[in-house]
Amino acid sequence: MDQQVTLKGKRFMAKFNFFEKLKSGLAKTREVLTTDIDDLILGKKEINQTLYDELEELLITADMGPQFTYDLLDEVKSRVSRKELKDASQIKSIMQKRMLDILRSVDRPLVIAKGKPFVIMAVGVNGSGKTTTIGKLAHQFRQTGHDVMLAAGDTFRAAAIEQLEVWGKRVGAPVIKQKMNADPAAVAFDAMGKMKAGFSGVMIIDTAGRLHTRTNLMEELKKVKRVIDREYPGAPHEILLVLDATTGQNALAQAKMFKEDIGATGIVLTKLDGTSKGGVVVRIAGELGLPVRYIGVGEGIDDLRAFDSTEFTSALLD
Ligand SMILES: Nc1nc2c(ncn2[C@@H]2O[C@H](COP(=O)(O)OP(=O)(O)O)[C@@H](O)[C@H]2O)c(=O)[nH]1
Ligand SMILES: [Mg+2]
Repeated sequence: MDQQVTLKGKRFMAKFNFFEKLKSGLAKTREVLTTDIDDLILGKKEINQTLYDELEELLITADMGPQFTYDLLDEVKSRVSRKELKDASQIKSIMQKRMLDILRSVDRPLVIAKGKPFVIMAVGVNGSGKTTTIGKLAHQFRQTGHDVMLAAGDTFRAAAIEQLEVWGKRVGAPVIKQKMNADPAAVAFDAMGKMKAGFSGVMIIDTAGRLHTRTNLMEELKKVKRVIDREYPGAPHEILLVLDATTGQNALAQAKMFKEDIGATGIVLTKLDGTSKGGVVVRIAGELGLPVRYIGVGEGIDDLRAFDSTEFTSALLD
């Protein structure tokens, strides 16, 4: 009995700590959406234009985007005029509900059956966090009992191959590679060779993201995708677009590009720990409708979270 209580208590604490860590990871956005908005509205009797203006500014600061900001203010104003809303503190719950409505629609976690082959191609611009995310993901998959292999498709820099190898060693996943400057499609070809030979785990393919040759980059990625599909029909099963949240609206522009050109099927939003622009998740969700699979809240191996709309909204606003 006592033991059971302790076990339950431990589980509760683990869950609690997990949530608290997410909250602290999101602290910078939280500061705008909770601390600043609370300062603005709590105890305020009068809802007036000044309050609307200041609220608008805070929502824009958090990169919630013009649409969300406009719609929210519109709802608040019409409720005020219908005399349904008297106390400014109610604004927060209207905002929470709206956020949750949007985020729920993109809350579709990546589910991978154990023992089944699954190919993930990671794409995104340089420095967005692809390789790091691949390492963290590989770790999660390994921990949940999947076999994992990595493929070093960013052949542009030797350091990129080495970086993936370091992660591979760390998490216990073999790395398929060729020399620097090799054709990334050739690396993908080798990776699909492993699949054809019967590898029944998760294969994650890293790619380059240098931007100064945007057309070339897109063409190169298309070619990698083509080779994957040709060699192992049906793959890649997921094209994971890795976006740096600190770039705010820029992340949105990139997302549009990768969705249209490459057919990205899911998003990882990284570096949410380093930005007050975490509202960009809402914006990307509203404007793109691509599933948000994971969020990155730090550089550590455990700092990648499966995206959960309820947990996320609560970590930002409660
Ligand atoms: N703070 C923070 N840093 C991150 C996160 N994800 C990646 N990074 C860092 O971003 C930098 C670029 O990451 P990298 O994986 O090399 O990007 P890539 O060029 O897209 O492969 C590295 O210093 C990472 O440690 C994150 O969620 N939070
Ligand atoms: Mg990389």
